[in-house]
Amino acid sequence: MKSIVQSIAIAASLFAGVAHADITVTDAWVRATVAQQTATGAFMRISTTEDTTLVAASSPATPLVEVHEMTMKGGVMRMRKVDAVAVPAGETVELKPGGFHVMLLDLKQPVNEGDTVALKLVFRDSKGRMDVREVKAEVRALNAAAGAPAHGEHHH
Ligand SMILES: [Cu+2]
Repeated sequence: MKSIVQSIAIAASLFAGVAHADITVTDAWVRATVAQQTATGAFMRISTTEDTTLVAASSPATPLVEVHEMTMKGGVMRMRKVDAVAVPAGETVELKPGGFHVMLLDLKQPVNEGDTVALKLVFRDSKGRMDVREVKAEVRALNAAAGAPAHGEHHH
């Protein structure tokens, strides 16, 4: 009898020991939009204690949020939707202008410098476990990162 109880206790403790990855998101910011602009990028640094991937994002600012990658092809900046951004254990992955970013599309209202945009980031680890992080991204001016192109053009 006792062994069953012990087994359950051990199983429970083992289960409790399966900690989720410790995912940290810092320096989240969103680029302010200019007149008529209905899409903009969100950027941040992500680190984790266990391998994981950023698979989705959402925001109350707009129902259409995608994870994008910006690449140079033949001297032209292109953006495409990606299914996941790998975040290896012990490394810091930077979502930044010119690279991976979270794209806020179909914005109905301008995103102004000084505003705060809430973002929900969905992660999935190698075992399929989901984890969500919520961050408040500070809106910075268009020229916050000089040299990056505007987010007007999209190539899906
Ligand atoms: Cu984009």
